[in-house]
Amino acid sequence: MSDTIAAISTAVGEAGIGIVRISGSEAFDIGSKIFKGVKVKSIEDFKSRRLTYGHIVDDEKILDEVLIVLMKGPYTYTREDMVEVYCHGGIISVKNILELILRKGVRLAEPGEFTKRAFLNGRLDLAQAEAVIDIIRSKTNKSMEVSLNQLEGSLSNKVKGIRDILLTMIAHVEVSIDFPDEDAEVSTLHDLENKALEVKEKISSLLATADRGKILRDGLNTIILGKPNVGKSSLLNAILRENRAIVTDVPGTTRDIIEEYINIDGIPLRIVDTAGIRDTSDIVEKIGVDKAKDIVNEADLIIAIFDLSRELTDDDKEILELIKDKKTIILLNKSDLPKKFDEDYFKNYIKDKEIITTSIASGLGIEQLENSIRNMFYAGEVEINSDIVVNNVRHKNQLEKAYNNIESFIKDIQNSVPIDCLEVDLKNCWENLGEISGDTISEDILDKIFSEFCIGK
Ligand SMILES: Nc1nc2c(ncn2[C@@H]2O[C@H](COP(=O)(O)OP(=O)(O)OP(=O)(O)O)[C@@H](O)[C@H]2O)c(=O)[nH]1
Ligand SMILES: [Mg+2]
Repeated sequence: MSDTIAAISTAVGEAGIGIVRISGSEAFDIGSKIFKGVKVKSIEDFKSRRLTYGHIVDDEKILDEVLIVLMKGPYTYTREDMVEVYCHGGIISVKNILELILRKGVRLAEPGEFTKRAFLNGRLDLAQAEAVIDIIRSKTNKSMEVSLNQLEGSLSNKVKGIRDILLTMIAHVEVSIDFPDEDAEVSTLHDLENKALEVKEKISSLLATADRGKILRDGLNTIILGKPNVGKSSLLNAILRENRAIVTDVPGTTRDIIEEYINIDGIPLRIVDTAGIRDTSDIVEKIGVDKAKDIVNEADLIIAIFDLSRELTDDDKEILELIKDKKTIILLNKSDLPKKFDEDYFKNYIKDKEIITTSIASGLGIEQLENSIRNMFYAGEVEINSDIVVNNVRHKNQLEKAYNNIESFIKDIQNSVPIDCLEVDLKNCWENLGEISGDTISEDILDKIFSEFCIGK
């Protein structure tokens, strides 16, 4: 990882400025080859971290009028020497400048490679590095806040605190093994058990934030389901407050999946409108119906709509079957029309789901639906105002492993397992947590993590 890399760091598209970034030992050299200053003539006259005005030139040809900054390592993002060129935005300027840099022998950076270098050079730990991409992808202010805290080291510090306790515990176990003393052992075991309970409690309070954290990061995956013509697309439009999906009185109007993002009080909702579920011989519609059934399993929440103005059909029964074990809010829609089935009977029949009577066309019940989603999300949360929210599935998995190991340690103590057999669980727990901060981590996991980044970060 010692070669010099470059990439466009801003989104390519119409914009005021674009930034091309270079990092590595040859960055300054390359910078001096492509830049011609108006006042500052030679690279020796550049001041670190000061913007200098001039042109990017390919031999004598001016590519763009720019500001350039040289930043001397190690006080940079990657801890290496870095150059940033601020040129005009758009597609052509950034692309030409990058190509010129690459022609000088610099390698195009891989996705996330700048941040990977920041991690490998010790500027960030792994959880902090992962927070960088989460910040870029934040969908709401709340998810931004959580990721920013993680970048500042909130999760890392907490995990480090738990690992420190584990390390003292491991040391105590080792002393007891090396210098056996029966009297001392009793109090050591008692101490160890108390510390282990403390560790367990700390891990479990982090885990308690994970479900909400995942939703903050990825959005609450919400799927609208129902037979044709019940008002699914009308609901999507009502929640979005715009005419996104086509609504007609022809059953089978929506044939593909329509996906949108909205934000209810900081809760990001990925909301998906689907083709009405029915047995159909139309091949296009059938593909849509199959798609709708397929995505049911990925949903965090299903909004199932039934039409009060028509009799319940086999299609409705199929939908009830599909949502049986899923978190669902049921809407009984078109309540403005004469009713064709008994609402109370339905409510009696389906006891474990929340049911809201709506008239989507006139906006009735939409607010109640939004309140239900809000309550569902915030209900039962242990630490709603906690700054530390575990929003990453990888971190959650590591915490779960650590939890299982510490629990098995506690059981062993309670079952009077000999002290020399106790160490393994503690060490495993310590390593599980180390993978969150990246203290113990394999090369392929690292590659996988950084490959999910965008180029230029
Ligand atoms: N009276 C009444 N009509 C409604 C209500 N909600 C939706 N509609 C009408 O029902 C018809 C179907 O609405 P859509 O939103 O297209 O239904 P859909 O479930 O998306 O239908 P498909 O895409 O065909 O599966 C339209 O004519 C809507 O205006 C309601 O609450 N009351
Ligand atoms: Mg529709």
